[in-house]
Amino acid sequence: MKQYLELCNHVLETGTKKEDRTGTGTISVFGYQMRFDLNEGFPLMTTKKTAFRLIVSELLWFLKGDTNVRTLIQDRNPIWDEWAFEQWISSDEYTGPDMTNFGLRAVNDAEFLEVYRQEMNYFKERVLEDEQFANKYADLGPVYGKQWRSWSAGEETIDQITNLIEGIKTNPDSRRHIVTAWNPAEVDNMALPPCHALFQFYVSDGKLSCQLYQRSADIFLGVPFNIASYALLVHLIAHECNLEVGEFVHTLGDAHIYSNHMDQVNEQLSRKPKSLPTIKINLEKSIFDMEVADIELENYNPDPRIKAPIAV
Ligand code: THF
Repeated sequence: MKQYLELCNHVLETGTKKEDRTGTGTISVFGYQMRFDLNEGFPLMTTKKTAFRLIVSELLWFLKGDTNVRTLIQDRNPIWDEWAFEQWISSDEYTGPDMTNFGLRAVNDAEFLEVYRQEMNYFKERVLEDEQFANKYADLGPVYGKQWRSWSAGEETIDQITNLIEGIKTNPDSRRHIVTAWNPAEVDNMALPPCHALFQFYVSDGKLSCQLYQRSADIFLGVPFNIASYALLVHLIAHECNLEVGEFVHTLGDAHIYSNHMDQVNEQLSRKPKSLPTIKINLEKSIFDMEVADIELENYNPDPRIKAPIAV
């Protein structure tokens, strides 16, 4: 996608060096916006193969209100493993080899990488086998799923997604179609405060659009997932509300390229975008009952995958 490659160029050309929480180092800009017309095709990266199945599985996990990584592990989706593992290794119950700073060390130390992989495998096996263990260590706290479907309000909870759909159906012109995952009362209890913090829907000409405010954007690994995830959300909500799809507008706060993703970004910039795939959704089901197999990707012919380490 042209928009994404322009973002990469913009950050490489105008970004400044900035240290970060993970100790990896980044180059970063503050404030950037991309627009994707969803009628031009589904915005999944064509300049590197991107695992659509993982994006679907994560979005359905959010929509079901789930916050436990066990469900993702059962789905063979590894993208939240590190954050659950972090909770386990920093607990008093963990007595294995020292895993402090495992994200950075796994990149720089081949011997450590082996030990880490083994500990991670033990952890995932135990999460699958032992439900109590999973509830204690694989639950990320009140992250996206909790805030979207059951935001705490005293004795009550607020289901923002159900309210969103109801609002779009009954009052499409409203300027209040908002969902926020950023809950100041609960951010400190989350394994990771939400990166995609707040979004707004908008209806005009029978078309549904969405704008996301993302406070922190990992351009090489995260952003391709985030774009496709929200594009899919627009398709799902449009289906639920009998509307056509419009645009996805992606607004970024701290937009950064990690210092150990530079070669990968340059490799991707040397490639030419191809025509976009399309998606097919099982229209029989409500979005709350959908499973990964209900959402199919068609005509996706990307360039090969480009591997990169994730900053934890
Ligand atoms: N932390 C960081 N540093 N970056 C992020 O993008 C990010 N997220 C979520 C939470 N914390 C984050 C997790 N999302 C991959 C992609 C998205 C993730 C986490 C990991 C990833 O590693 N993708 C690889 C491999 C996928 C595969 O196994 O096939 C890829 O090549 O795309 C942003 O919300």
